[in-house]
Amino acid sequence: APRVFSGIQPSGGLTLGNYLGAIKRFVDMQGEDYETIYCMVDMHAITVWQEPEALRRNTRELCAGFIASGIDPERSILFNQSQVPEHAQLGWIFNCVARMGWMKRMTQFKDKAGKNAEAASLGLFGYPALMAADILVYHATHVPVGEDQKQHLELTRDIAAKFNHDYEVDFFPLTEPVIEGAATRVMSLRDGSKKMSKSDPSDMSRINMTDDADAIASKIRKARTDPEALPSEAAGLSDRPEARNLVNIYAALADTSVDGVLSEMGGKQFSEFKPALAELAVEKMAPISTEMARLMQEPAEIDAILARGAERARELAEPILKRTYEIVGMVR
Ligand code: AQP
Repeated sequence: APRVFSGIQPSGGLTLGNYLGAIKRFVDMQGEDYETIYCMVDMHAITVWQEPEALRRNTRELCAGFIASGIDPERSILFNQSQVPEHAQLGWIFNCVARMGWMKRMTQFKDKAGKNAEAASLGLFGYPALMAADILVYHATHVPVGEDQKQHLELTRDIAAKFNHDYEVDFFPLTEPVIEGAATRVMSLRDGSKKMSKSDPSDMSRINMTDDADAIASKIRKARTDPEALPSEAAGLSDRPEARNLVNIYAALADTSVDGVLSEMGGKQFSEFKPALAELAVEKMAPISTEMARLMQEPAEIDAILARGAERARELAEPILKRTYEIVGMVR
């Protein structure tokens, strides 16, 4: 079966963007057609400062979020990155394959480093090489992600291609990003031009996966919109970013297309659409937050799941790293 890998950073606070752009799609890919490997990338998280206690809690909370959303730790391999040292080991080799110039073009580095790039950690700069290792240490071929990760996945292909070329092998596969569905880029509820993000200072800009039913409903009621009624076709949303965002969210939550939503909701005012969206979001998201809270009562159980997942992951990663070392010429 083709192998799927994806990861999320335990850097605190999961949003509806992470859920619709990533986790929900991880759940959908679980099953007969794919072998699925999902990772809490704690080594990526520390590219920006994390309080140690918070990192531990956030890693467990992310694991709880995965499981509460429907990831089955038996059917998928679920683990945290630092427990599988092969990621960092292959990451070093890729640090020596990737070029400085490639890294400098990464828009996420520019966004996250901000004006003072000299003060950013070396890890933040080199992040995409470790991300390539996360994927390629399993020879994964399919990587479900949100739109914002597209550039990093292109770099993963570049690293695989350069490695294969330099060492004259056909060893690392060229991975396919899987960026699909109605909500590959969920936008802020306050500003339709900004990505919904855990680091936005306004809590009203996002739905957190830990929000309860009241919080979810009130954030949707207060979401920014325009005064027009909904159009009857997707084309009518092209210059209405806030309206488009809410329709995309509705479509993704209801597992339908934007046109599917508009065939039902076209012509309705937001005074009618927002309560319908709030009801749907509460129905889908509130049980997840309740289940997350329950799972968080049992941290030892979560740790055992992660340890078991790491063992299974290492069984896959070890032979691939070993072969890489041989190709590179490391004496074993
Ligand atoms: N708004 C979004 N819409 C769709 N997908 C999204 N993802 C994140 N935000 C959205 C997807 O979630 C996965 C995990 O991403 P990450 O762990 O790298 O987290 P992030 O991108 O750092 O998350 P934030 O909330 O955007 O953090 P800050 O505020 O620190 O920048 C990825 O597949 C990503 O595409």
